[in-house]
Amino acid sequence: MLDLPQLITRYEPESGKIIGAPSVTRRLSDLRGCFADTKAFEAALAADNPVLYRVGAVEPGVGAGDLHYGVGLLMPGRIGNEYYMTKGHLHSWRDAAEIYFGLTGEGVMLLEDEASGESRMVPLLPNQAVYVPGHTAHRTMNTGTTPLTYIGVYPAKAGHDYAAIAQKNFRCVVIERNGRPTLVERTQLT
Ligand code: PAN
Ligand code: ZN
Repeated sequence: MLDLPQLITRYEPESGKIIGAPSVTRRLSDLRGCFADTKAFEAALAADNPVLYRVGAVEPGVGAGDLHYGVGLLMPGRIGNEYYMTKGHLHSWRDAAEIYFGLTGEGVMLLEDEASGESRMVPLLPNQAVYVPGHTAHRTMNTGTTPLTYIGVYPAKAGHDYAAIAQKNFRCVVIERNGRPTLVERTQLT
């Protein structure tokens, strides 16, 4: 059915919303367990509980060939020397890949192959797309000083599995070192 509201939406990267679609807002308190520096996390949370990111998503279909998409707004900031980040997840349907399109700001994505643990940090920048293969945990970080905005497109049946990340987190962290985002094994943090 070619219903116009299903065919076209207006997205607002500056608010992290898609008009007429639901959105999720994550505050610092929702990211408990994500940041390596737990002391810095608790100190920051005691002072304030800022919004870290918002994602508006259009999730119309459920068919095998259907697609969903979302717009993300991730604020700049750090906890200790770790950048503000998304929770990160695997897709419940592990085969599901995703494409991220950078809109504004400067960020990176942390990608981790579920089977091998191989990790990679890739830039998420305006006019660039990042292909996230299936079976790959993905987390986004704002490494700049302005809001990072992006669009993600994924299969309708991808689903979000947060449990695996909540349990063991990512193997690597992205920290600011000498003014630059640097990928470090969690076990190597001092
Ligand atoms: C994105 C993410 C978005 C927020 O739309 O959902 O960046 O990150 P978390 O879902 O990890 O909180 C996506 O990857 N969807 O599949
Ligand atoms: Zn995803």
